[in-house]
Amino acid sequence: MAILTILEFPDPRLRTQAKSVEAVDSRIRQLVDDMFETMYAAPGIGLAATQVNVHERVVVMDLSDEQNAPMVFINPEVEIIGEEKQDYQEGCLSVPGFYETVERPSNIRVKALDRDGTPFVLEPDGLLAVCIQHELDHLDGKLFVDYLTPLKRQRIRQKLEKLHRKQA
Ligand code: QAP
Ligand code: CO
Repeated sequence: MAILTILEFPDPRLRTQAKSVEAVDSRIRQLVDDMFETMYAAPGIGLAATQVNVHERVVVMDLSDEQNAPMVFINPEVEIIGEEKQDYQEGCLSVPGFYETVERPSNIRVKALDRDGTPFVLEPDGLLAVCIQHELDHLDGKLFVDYLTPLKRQRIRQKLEKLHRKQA
C-alpha cells in the first residue's frame, strides 16, 4: 500500500474529466487500497481518484469515526429523486483549511460497482448523499468552491497559492 499525493486547488489537473473503469481488476483494487490509505492518513471521509491525479471513475468513502466502514464506488451514477435540497458545510482534502456551505439535492439514487465489480444501488440521504455528490463532482473536474461566489473562490485561491509558494 502507499500514501499518494493529494492535488490541491487551484491545480489544473483537478479539472480533468475522469474516464470510466473498463474492468475492476487487480490494478483498480490496488488503486482503491492506496486511496483508502491516503484518505485515512489525512484523515478524510471521502476521496476521488482525480484528487490523487488518477483520472478514472473511482471514489472511496468512510463516514465512520472508527475508520471501519469503507465504501467503494466505481463508475458511480447519481440520479436526483426529489425536489428537496439541503445545506451542508463542506470541506475537501484538495481545499485544506476551508469549509463553506453548499446546497445540494437531499435525495438521490446511486448506482455503482463495488470493489469486486459487482453492481449495487443505494438511496442515501444526509451526509452520505452530500459526500457522494461532492466526490462525483471531482470525477467531472468540479470542486465545491465552484458553488461559491467568485469573490469567496478567489480569496480561497489566493490563500492557498500563497501557502503553496511558501511550501515550494
Ligand atoms: C468531502 O472531505 C466532504 O480542510 C470529504 O484541513 C466533506 O474528507 C463531503 C479535510 C464534507 C461533504 C461534506 C479537509 C481534512 C477532509 C480539510 C474530506 C482539512 C483536512 C475533507
Ligand atoms: Co473533495
